[in-house]
Amino acid sequence: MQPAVPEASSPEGPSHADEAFARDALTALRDDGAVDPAFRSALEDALTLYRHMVRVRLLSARMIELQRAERVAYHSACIAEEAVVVGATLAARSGDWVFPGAREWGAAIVRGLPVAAYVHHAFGTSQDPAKGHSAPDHPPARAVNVAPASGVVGAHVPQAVGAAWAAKIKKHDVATIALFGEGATSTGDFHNAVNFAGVFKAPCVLVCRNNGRAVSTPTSRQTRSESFAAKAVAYGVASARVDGSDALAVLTVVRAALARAVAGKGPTLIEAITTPGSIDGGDVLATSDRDPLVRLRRALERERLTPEGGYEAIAREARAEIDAAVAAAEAAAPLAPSTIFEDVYAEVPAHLVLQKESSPWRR
Ligand SMILES: Cc1ncc(C[n+]2csc(CCOP(=O)(O)OP(=O)(O)O)c2C)c(N)n1
Ligand SMILES: [Mg+2]
Repeated sequence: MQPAVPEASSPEGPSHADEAFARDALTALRDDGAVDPAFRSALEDALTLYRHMVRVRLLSARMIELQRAERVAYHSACIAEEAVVVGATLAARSGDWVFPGAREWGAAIVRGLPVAAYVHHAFGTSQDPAKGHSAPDHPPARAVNVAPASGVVGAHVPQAVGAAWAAKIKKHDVATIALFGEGATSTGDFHNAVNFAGVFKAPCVLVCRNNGRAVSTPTSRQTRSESFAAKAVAYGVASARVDGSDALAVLTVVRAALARAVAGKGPTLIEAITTPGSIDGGDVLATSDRDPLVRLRRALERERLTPEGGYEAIAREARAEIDAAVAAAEAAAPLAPSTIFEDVYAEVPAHLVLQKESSPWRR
């Protein structure tokens, strides 16, 4: 038996700067697939989590291949980091907003952006919902309350806090979730955001996915803090650390933090610790023994929560959805260059009208 969730690391607290932040990461899934009693309520969502994680895994794996084949220009792989993206996103209520960073593009898919729309966007086809206005792999998904994934590290954290604060001022029952890598904590934007969130008790949850590196910069060169969660303390913001390869733990902790935020108790900074994986060699759905899909499936099997049609059906359906989306994007016409002039100005300035009318934009 693991000990019950310790008070200081409970998502209910700490709520004051002088309380200790969580030092140990909260974990629901044990190595043998047993689920910690404090997290059993998340089992209700375990199959949904698994399904979304498989879709995001297989989509990312396909995008890596397409990028290597130079069919798409860019992809931020999130292999073995899906539990954070999917777990945190599923914690949001339908009216809440999610603000992802580049590697958290899967948030839009989880909230309902069709895979086909995402793939058209990645290819930059005539059916790209962004009409080429955002870099590939930074899909817009306004219809499902997801902001375009931010390519500028940290820039979306103050946006998430601002949106939450605005909702509070307007008395709208809306909370926000920001998803970002630990590299974002080295930006001024992050500190401005956490400070404002604390001062104005903005109803938001800030999820820092700590995968140990920001491109080539290891965490040891990023901070001397004991943890990334510790950064909340100076701002009077609650914090928690969670095992980011454990979808049940992520969902539970983000959900509890969101409930706290919605109840007017203020924001929470959550550090979710992950280990990125690779699709090269072996089973794409089981990149290691600690793979978040492997760990969740172990629990599902132990609890006899068998999906309809079996686990293979989940992967088969996701592959079919991705295959169809890629085939459609490969066959679609490219985006007309003239769309670059659309959706930017209410009235297109004269010099751009001139440019638009001159070759090669007249398509
Ligand atoms: C403001 C800004 N600075 C630098 C970059 C270049 N850049 C792209 S990804 C990245 C590292 C991000 O690391 P982290 O936030 O830990 O996310 P991870 O890639 O590990 O998921 C950097 C520095 C950027 N996109 N934006
Ligand atoms: Mg990182």
